[in-house]
Amino acid sequence: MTAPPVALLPPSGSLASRVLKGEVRAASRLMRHIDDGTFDATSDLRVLFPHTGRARVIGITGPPGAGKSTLTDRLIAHYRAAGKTVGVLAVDPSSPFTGGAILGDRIRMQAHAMDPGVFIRSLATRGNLGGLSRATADCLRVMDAMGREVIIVETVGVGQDEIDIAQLAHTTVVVLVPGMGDDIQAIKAGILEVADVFAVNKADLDGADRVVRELRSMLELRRAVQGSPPPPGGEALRGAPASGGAGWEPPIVKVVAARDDGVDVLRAQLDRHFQHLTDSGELRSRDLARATTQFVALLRERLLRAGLARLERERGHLAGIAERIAAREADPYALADGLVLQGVP
Ligand SMILES: Nc1nc2c(ncn2[C@@H]2O[C@H](COP(=O)(O)OP(=O)(O)O)[C@@H](O)[C@H]2O)c(=O)[nH]1
Ligand SMILES: [Mg+2]
Repeated sequence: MTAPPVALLPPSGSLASRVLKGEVRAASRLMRHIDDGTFDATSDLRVLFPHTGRARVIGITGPPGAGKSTLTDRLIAHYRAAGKTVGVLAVDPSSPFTGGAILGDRIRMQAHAMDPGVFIRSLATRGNLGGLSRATADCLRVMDAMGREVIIVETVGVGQDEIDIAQLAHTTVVVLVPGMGDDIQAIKAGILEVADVFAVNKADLDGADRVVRELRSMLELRRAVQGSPPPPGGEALRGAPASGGAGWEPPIVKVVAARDDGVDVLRAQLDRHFQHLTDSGELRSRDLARATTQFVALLRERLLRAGLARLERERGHLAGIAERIAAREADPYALADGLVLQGVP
């Protein structure tokens, strides 16, 4: 194969070299290119790649309106107070008109707007082949290469998105709120898979304790099914190993993000989880899992793109070929194998 990516020198004036100097404007532009998918950012990403892998990534997911942005805003303040530089990626695929820039978020996070230690960007990820995860992963790398120490990724998730974010983040926080009723049941499979920490937000409203109880019993049920030994007693509510890995039981933290109540406790749990990942070796196995997933996704995208380009060149438009396949005039197996087995140029 070719030389390691570290051998690449940034062309002077390229977006990547400016990102490496910490230039916010260059990072914004590169991320916009990545988000729009209209510009091939590969050469910049290749330059940045060797400089990534240093940031600590926290995913915050949960249903719309749960208070994820409010909580993110609070966490920014806590990490800033601890002297950390912070990047925030707010991912909202449902917001195509604003380019994913959510007005409320902008206003809310304005308090941090003048702080050079805080870099906030929204993504719409109308994205092409890779969709949400690819664009988000690439934008994350931009922030990482810029030297942001803590990166918070906020995603609206009630399903697959949560799983995507768990792939990207070291620690995934699932935010729930009172009054969700049966919703918890509906989304429990997903959230139990991904949650390293549960935040029950809006604990100022009735029903927060009920959410905590439901979560607790879901975790207990899972533990019973998995036959793990009962947890030691104590304040923290514990469950069986989740995505946090063996030996980690996702704590449930009640917060009132709007008033900054409990956010310090949440932050302590996030730090505790990161420490657990480090101590247990899970950090490395997650890195490997992430590298595998992301490389395979990249390969799939590249192969597909190359295959379709070749198909177009050699056999004509996909639409025409599809018509012939549908009419049973063309053999899809032979076509696909022909494109792949003869090697993709
Ligand atoms: N009562 C109450 N409302 C909150 C709390 N945190 C956020 N909210 C409100 O919930 C609404 C949605 O918050 P937002 O952060 O935009 O939620 P997101 O969609 O999950 O990002 C806003 O009106 C917030 O002011 C809280 O702790 N208690
Ligand atoms: Mg939000």
